[in-house]
Amino acid sequence: MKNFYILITGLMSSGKSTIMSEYIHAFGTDEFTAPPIKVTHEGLDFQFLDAIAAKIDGDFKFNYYELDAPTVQKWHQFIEIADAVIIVYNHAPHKVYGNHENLADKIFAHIKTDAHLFFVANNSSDTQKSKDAVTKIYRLDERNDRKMTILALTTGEEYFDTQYGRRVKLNLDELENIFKTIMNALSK
Ligand SMILES: Nc1nc2c(ncn2[C@@H]2O[C@H](COP(=O)(O)OP(=O)(O)OP(=O)(O)O)[C@@H](O)[C@H]2O)c(=O)[nH]1
Ligand SMILES: [Mg+2]
Repeated sequence: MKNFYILITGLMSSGKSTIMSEYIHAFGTDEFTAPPIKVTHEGLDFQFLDAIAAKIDGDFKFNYYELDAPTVQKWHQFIEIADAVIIVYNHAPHKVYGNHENLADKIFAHIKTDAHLFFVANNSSDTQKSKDAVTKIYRLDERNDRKMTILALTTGEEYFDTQYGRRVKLNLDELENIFKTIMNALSK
């Protein structure tokens, strides 16, 4: 089985964990295979991965691992190993933590030349508007030498589930389409 490693990152509170947990909740997960890298901090092994998921499709396994912007900016091994990087952008954040420029500079400096880059404009009420915002904020017109795809995800409604706690009701067709687009691009 061929393993693909897919980094999902973005500024803090952009919605990475929400996307991952709603995807797992709706579509399940296979057993995750960790990327073959060793990361240590002051001599200690670190468990960085915020959320993980995997999907087997035929002879391929797609391993997703979530890391926030400060972590990938420091431990760029996680960018270097990735066959694809997903950057989640929150179109209507309550508060912005961190800096898109700094994150973009690190990602573009360390991503493999043939890795595919996906942007997910989360929390979006107008798909075209938020895709345009991603293009502008991440200066994609100047970086068009890469394989890039911009996707959008409509704002979900927050609710409380007695079994699972706080959840966000995302549009499952859009969510499925995002992951299918990524897996199709990689397995081509
Ligand atoms: N209402 C609503 N809330 C959302 C949506 N997406 C994310 N949120 C909320 O935004 C907050 C941050 O979302 P997370 O998924 O934890 O963000 P994250 O990118 O994983 O953040 P860190 O792990 O801290 O970097 C949570 O309170 C989510 O419930 C959405 O589409 N609709
Ligand atoms: Mg998270």
